[in-house]
Amino acid sequence: MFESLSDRLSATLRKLGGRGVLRTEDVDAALRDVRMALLEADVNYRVVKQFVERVRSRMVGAEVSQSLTPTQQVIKVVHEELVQLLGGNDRGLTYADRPPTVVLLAGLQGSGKTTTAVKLAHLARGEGHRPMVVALDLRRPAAVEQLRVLAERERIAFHTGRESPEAIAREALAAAAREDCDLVVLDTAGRHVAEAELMEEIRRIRDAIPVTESFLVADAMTGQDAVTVGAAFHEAVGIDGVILTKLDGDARGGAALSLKFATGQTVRFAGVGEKVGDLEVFRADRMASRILGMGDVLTLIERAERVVDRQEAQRVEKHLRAGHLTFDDFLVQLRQLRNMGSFQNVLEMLPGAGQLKGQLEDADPEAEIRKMEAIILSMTRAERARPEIIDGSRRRRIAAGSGTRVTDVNRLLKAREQMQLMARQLGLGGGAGRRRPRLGRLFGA
Ligand SMILES: Nc1nc2c(ncn2[C@@H]2O[C@H](COP(=O)(O)OP(=O)(O)OP(=O)(O)O)[C@@H](O)[C@H]2O)c(=O)[nH]1
Ligand SMILES: [Mg+2]
Repeated sequence: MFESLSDRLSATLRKLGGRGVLRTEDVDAALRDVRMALLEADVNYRVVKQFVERVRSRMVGAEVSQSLTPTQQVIKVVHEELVQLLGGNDRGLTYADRPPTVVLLAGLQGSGKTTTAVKLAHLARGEGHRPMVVALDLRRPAAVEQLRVLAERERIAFHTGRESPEAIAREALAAAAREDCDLVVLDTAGRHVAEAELMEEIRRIRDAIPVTESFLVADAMTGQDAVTVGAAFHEAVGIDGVILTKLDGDARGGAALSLKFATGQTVRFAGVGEKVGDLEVFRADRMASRILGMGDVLTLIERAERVVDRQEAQRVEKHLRAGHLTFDDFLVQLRQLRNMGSFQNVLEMLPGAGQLKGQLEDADPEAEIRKMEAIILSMTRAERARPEIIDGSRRRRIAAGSGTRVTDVNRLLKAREQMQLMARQLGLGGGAGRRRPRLGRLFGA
């Protein structure tokens, strides 16, 4: 199970209470933790090495800020460096000055090209454009069908053909002009490995038509391989950006860093599910938090705000800010989880939820939520407001009342504590509605 960087560092730097200057040995110890955390997040080892050196040069002899603990200090530096390395950009698609905009998607087999083609088209349509998707995978008729079906379902213009991929691409531009489409998304064939024949095919497409941007579509789970694959594609085709898919899964997102390192290009979009709307413009600050295992408090609050009744949201936030999370708050959050889509997905974003997730891995999340709800509903009003009064005999009563076991009750108590602790460590603050600055402030200052 993943351990967040802050968990690691807290253990390492606990003894280092005093303020002053970070000594070399403290820095070394901290950097070992940083290194492990990055490797566990699936960042390529060569990238880790470089990265750690960068952080070291910033940290040795650095003044420890008055307002930060050493742990916070290290996390702040690492987080900042990560954000910088990942490349801060919130820009979505770049549209050509003279339409049509042509986007080419390339990548290994199963990386998510076809799905992403439709997601991009959907996103562009939301921005007022008229997209067309084009199937260029001629070796597998099923691949063409897959794109056709997805496009039809979304009522997106579709084009394919029988000749060479570059011929189809040319025809597609003519078709786009006829059908008044101003964005053409090219879905290319995939291979198991980045082999020469595939690269040649993509190069020919690229040379045949004016491509606005080429994206490498990469599976977030590729982790360590990302460097090799990214470099091969970049060298052969010259990519303009990366789309990282399947970030709704277990991957900690280290591939984002590795790909940036290998190609010099930033991740531009993140695929976060199989549905057509599950594509987000990539945000470096969020990815950095994810890689560090800090949980994405920001996204969670944003999402919660959309669903939760505002007053309840404000109450929960107020309590979190005060470092005290009641079970009534917890219940609100649990109920929101249900409405917020994939349970695992949401869980991932909760600070300190790594452990909770581990416990739930084999369980049916829905059933597990119902169980937690039952436990909370079996508590008295006082117990919900002040969980610290729940002693052994109360636990037994609650377990009996909710038809669960005492271990279940204990687990829930632990989860609440964990969440409260993380909220405190992160110094979760800021008023409702304010977004960006908050993450920066999570680390104090
Ligand atoms: N969970 C999740 N699944 C995804 C995501 N993107 C793609 N997938 C799934 O990954 C599988 C492969 O996606 P495709 O879009 O067919 O991949 P491809 O790159 O076109 O594959 P080839 O055409 O065989 O090279 C499908 O089952 C998709 O639903 C994502 O962001 N999250
Ligand atoms: Mg495909």
